[in-house]
Amino acid sequence: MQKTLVIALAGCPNAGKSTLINKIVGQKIAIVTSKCQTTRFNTKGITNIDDTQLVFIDTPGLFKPSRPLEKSIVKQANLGLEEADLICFIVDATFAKKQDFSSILKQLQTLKKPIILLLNKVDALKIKSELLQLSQDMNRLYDFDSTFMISAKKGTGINEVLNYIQARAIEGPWLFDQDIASHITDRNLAEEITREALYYALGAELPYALEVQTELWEDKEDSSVKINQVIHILKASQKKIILGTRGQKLKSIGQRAREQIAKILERNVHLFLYVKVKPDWIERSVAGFGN
Ligand SMILES: Nc1nc2c(ncn2[C@@H]2O[C@H](COP(=O)(O)OP(=O)(O)OP(=O)(O)O)[C@@H](O)[C@H]2O)c(=O)[nH]1
Ligand SMILES: [Mg+2]
Repeated sequence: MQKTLVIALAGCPNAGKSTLINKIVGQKIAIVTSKCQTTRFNTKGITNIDDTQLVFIDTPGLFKPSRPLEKSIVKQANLGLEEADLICFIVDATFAKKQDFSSILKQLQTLKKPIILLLNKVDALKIKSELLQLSQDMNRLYDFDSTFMISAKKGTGINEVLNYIQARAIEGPWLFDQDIASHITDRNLAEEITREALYYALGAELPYALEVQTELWEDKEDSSVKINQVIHILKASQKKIILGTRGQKLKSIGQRAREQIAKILERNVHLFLYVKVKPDWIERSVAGFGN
């Protein structure tokens, strides 16, 4: 008898949601950076255990949005939460003392769905006794159905979470074919990998808003693929930051992205990156995020 459950991974930006979904699925389907607001749209990751299919949704971090791009990011997260049967609220245990979760938890409460707490990054926590205190404090703030201590990066504690979730799966047909790990398309994933490479290369210089779009995807007879991607930026002044001296920065971004895309697609990749100024890309894109 088939069973399924849809689980949203929710939490503040940078809590480790994307790291966790990659670990659960066993492959990279979502990009990870040390910066907040990395994830912009919901990505589903599927794992099958015995007769049970668990569909995880990696959602963008929850925060109080002000700018248009931020608003669309949080809207995406809320769509993921609505779709879910169960919510995993993920907290960066190394940073939690400095955070105020009350308004987010109040909002989650209105969904009337079971919520479990995952205290993440326990590998990086220097004083382990703080974990117990944090667990108590968080459970005083909200009556979580259960609490787990995990390291999404190292993989510790994840089996216990999966066992808990599996036991709550509901009878019903699987939503995805057995061999599907994610609904993200190769194009979208390739765009995301380039965005990740930009984050890494640009650090603090990263423009607030940029997007990567595929302009050409050409499957070659020798099984390689030619990909042209355009990086949209808002202002002409941002162009030289991305290009770097004599274009060296963009070259290294392209190199990193190409290697990663080739690894994921398991085929040779010819990647060409172009930078274009498109002052209205946010207005044009936000409506289509995640589609
Ligand atoms: N030490 C440690 N670092 C972690 C762990 N999980 C995630 N990180 C790091 O935390 C940072 C943020 O991770 P992400 O997975 O991108 O976080 P996110 O919640 O998806 O962030 P947004 O998409 O911005 O909402 C990255 O630098 C990760 O390497 C963990 O278990 N231990
Ligand atoms: Mg993320």
